[in-house]
Amino acid sequence: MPVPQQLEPTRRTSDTDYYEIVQSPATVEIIPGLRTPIMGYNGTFPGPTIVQNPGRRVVVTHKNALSVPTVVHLHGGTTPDDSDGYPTDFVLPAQTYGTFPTMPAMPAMPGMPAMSDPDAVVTRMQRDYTYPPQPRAGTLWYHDHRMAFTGPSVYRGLAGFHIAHDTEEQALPLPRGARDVPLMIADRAFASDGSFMYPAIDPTMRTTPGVDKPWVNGVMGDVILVNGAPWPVMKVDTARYRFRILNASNARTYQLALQNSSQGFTQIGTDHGLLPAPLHQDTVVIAPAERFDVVVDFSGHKVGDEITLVNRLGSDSTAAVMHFVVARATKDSSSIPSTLSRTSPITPSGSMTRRTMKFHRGGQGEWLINDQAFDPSVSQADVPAGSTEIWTIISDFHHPFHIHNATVQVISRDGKAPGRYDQGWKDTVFVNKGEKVQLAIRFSDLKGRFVFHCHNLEHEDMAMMATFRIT
Ligand SMILES: [Cu+2]
Repeated sequence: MPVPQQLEPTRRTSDTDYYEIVQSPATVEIIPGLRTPIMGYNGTFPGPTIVQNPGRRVVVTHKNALSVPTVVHLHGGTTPDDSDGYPTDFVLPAQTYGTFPTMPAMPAMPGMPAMSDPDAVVTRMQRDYTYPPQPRAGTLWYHDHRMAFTGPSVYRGLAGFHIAHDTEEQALPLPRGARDVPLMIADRAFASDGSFMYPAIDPTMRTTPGVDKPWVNGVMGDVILVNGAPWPVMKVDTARYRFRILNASNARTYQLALQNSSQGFTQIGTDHGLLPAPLHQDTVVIAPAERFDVVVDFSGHKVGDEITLVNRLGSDSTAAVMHFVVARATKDSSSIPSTLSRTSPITPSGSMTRRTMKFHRGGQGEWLINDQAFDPSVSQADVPAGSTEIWTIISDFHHPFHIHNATVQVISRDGKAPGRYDQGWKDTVFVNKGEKVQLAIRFSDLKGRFVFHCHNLEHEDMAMMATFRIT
């Protein structure tokens, strides 16, 4: 099983690490014997991993060597608005691009006319993205966020890990080094020539957004990739491993379980870092863009044992994810402390602003929030910097709700206590069909224009996104 390479800074100053990434076309071997054209950060899929150490600012210079505009979003990041990857803040390619002489025109789609965004900050060929020191350790990830074309851009490879550490986490005796492994799970479909089969209406990704009709609820593939490899095998020692599981799929939700293991998972963290205390999970249900930080203990196994990570929501080829083969007996000095992280649960109070956000289908097949298609000029919520609000998400379909530049605690589901996958600080919360999920959202103190949206990428591309402003 491949593990994405950690990117080395191009230079370091007293408080900042500088990185450079070229977004470029490449051809890689994913299915043995076949060649798959990708769009990759540094030509790889997943992209290289960026590690952000405590107190360090990170600046990533992204160069666009592709033939289409790109936008980079650090998912889960506390980020100033000019580096957050607002969906019209394009990095234009070198070549003249369609109808984008100076101002980006957003293409028309069902339920949404073509429009311009006069507030977009567009650059050509490159852009510096600045990430201040992150408030908590966490498994963040960076991915493309281009207006109306995020689905095909991520599908073709524009996604990578960004791991933030903090001193609280670093002091713990958790598995580390080669036993702290990020797992990016993503499903893909392949054509017989090895190319990705994304059912785009416009495969050039230049003019017409959207997917063929059978896929409007979300694009799913029949091959499960982990770190870019199909159903990989990982050799492990008889020891504890920390797996930072990211669901980078466009639309597929997984119920992960370990076959031939009586252990299950010890969940230690979620989107925004460690839980207050470890939590045993027999299975983990993970929606698109969510992260689960788990420890799996192989010490009870013998050399030669094989443990399969399965997907109980899958069938046939999507029922297996990857395999672990116990290859070496070893001693293990790691442990899982009973207290992991100090967090303060939010208690909703009468003084907190309350809002309701209804995620639903429109009459022309578009996806809407509170009856509105995405419009950069309309803010659906102006929130004071650093404030906490109570939002109720209502849904007509299953939608993973995601909000930028904020951290979220689940308060209730349908008036009942949060579910077993809702613990800790999150940025992506799965909302089931017909469900009413109440969230406490603590906004960053970095002011500006941001978005919240559905993280089913085909819904997001079809306008299920809204602007909010931190004021
Ligand atoms: Cu959705």
